[in-house]
This record gives sequence, structure tokens and C-alpha cells, in this order.
Amino acid sequence: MAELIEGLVISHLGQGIAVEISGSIILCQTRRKLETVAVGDQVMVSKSSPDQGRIEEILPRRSLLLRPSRNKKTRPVAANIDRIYVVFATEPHCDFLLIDQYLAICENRNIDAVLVLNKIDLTNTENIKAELQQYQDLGYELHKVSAAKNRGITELKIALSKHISIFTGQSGVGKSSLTNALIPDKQLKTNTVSETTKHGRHTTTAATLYHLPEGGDLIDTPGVAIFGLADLTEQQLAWGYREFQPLLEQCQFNNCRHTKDKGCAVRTAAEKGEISMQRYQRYLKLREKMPSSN
Ligand SMILES: Nc1nc2c(ncn2[C@@H]2O[C@H](COP(=O)(O)OP(=O)(O)O)[C@@H](O)[C@H]2O)c(=O)[nH]1
Ligand SMILES: [Mg+2]
Ligand SMILES: [Zn+2]
Repeated sequence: MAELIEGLVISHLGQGIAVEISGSIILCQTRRKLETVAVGDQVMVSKSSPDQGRIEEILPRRSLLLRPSRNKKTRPVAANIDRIYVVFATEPHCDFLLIDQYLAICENRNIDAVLVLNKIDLTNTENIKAELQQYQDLGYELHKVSAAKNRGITELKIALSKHISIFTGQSGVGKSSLTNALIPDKQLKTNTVSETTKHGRHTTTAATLYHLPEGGDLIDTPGVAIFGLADLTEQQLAWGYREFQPLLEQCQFNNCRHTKDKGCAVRTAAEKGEISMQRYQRYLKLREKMPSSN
């Protein structure tokens, strides 16, 4: 059998998978019965020609993001992500419920979450000051940026420089604009991937990993990268509110749902103002939206 070489999965193409091996990209198929390969995976490849090969093995993952697919199954979206940048903006409006949901998913998937408030050129952030402070008090890093006016981008580049990251957030908040500001030659790179591998065009639905000029990698996924609450349990949702974590074992009943339950430490803490009542109420809303709740 051919020698195995380590590579990095850059993108899914129409006819195979683009794998980067010491700076050049080759087109790979996968060994039969190999589980689904995700962008960001470290893989072992056997080369069949200078620009083609086969993925024989997926190396252990640090993290894995899934999205639901048909038949209640899930599909991997991206692997080995260290940080999820949750992008939001006051235009059209701030959806804190969605932000909490993303933070809860990150908390459960062992991925750091960072907040990015974009479009600071448009409005001042006075009316959401309290919410922003709450997130920062919980230890979440916050970047205030404008992709359009190139504000805060240098700081963002520094933050991105040591990790594999992904942007997520509502449509229209400026994820694509930020990505373009961070990767000025993105289109060129995308075409290069398709050309070097010769086969098939780079489809618009494909997630792609880009090396950032200043260091770090950004996985760009067209559309929404992280999907709802589909794969969280109620317990995981509560755990996803990190300020609840030390309280969860103080609830009187170990199957406490943290709603109207007697002796609930979480509700009590919210009522006393020890944790944010707004966050607690958003937790209740999300809980109701969960497929499992009844
Ligand atoms: N004023 C302003 N508009 C922005 C900024 N960033 C993005 N936009 C605009 O917001 C809209 C949505 O941006 P886009 O990057 O497509 O958002 P995405 O859906 O999250 O990828 C576009 O019309 C952008 O020009 C910004 O920093 N300031
Ligand atoms: Mg976009
Ligand atoms: Zn409780």
C-alpha cells in the first residue's frame, strides 16, 4: 500500500475532496466505509498520482459541528474548530435569543465563543449596552467592528490568528462582508482550489477553509453554519447557560427543569438578581422551542 501522508481537508468539491498537503492541494476520494469527512479534518492520505489520492483515515477531532440532515440524522459541517465568532448587528435588530442559542451550543461542544458586533458605523450601541456588559461579565470576548468602514478589523485579525474559526449569525449581519475584509483574495483562492484539482467547480454550498494572511484559519460556510437546538438535550441547554453551571446541582430535584420547580436554584438566583433575569427568561423561551420539550 502507498505511503500515508497527513493532510488537511480544505473543501468538498463536486467530484471529491480538496486536501492540502504541505502547501499544495490534491483531489481525494475516500476509502469505502469511511465516515463522512468534514472541512477542517486532519486526514491520512495515500497518493495515487501527484494531484490525486484517497483519504484512508480521519485523525481524532478536537471538535465537530453538526447540522441536521434527512431522517433525523446529522451531518458534519466542520471539524477541529476552536472558536465560533457569533456575529450580530443592531441593524436590522439584535436577536439575543439566537445569540444565547449559539453560545449554548458552543458551551456543549467544547468550542470557545466570541461575540462580534458589526455595523458599528450605523448606530450607537447605547440601547444594548446592558446586554453587552452581561455577556462580557460572563467572560465572553466582544469585538465591536465595522466591515464596511474597516473599523476593529485589525484587532479581529489578531484574535483570529491562532485558531481555526468560523463565523455564524443571522443572515444580513455582515458575515460575508467580514470574511471579504479578512481574506481580500478570497475569490482568487477559491478559483485556485478548483483549478489545481481540475475537476468540478467549487459549489456555492461547499464550506471552505482559508488560511488567513495574518495567521489562523477561517472556515467559510455559505448559509447558516450552526443549526438550532436540534442536537441539544434540555440538560445541555441549561448547561449552555454558563452562569447556571454552578447552580445546577443545587436544585432540590435532580431532574429539575428550572421552570416552576420547587427549590430551583437557577430560578431563585435569577429572582435575587444574582444571575441575569433576561438570560434566564431567554433560557425558558429556548427550552419551550426545543423539539424534546412538551
Ligand atoms: N453599514 C454597514 N453595512 C454593512 C456592514 N457590514 C455589512 N454591511 C451590509 O449588510 C448587508 C449584509 O451583509 P452580508 O455580508 O451579506 O451579511 P451576511 O448575510 O451575514 O453574510 C450588506 O448590504 C452589507 O453591505 C457594516 O459594517 N456597516
Ligand atoms: Mg453571507
Ligand atoms: Zn432548577
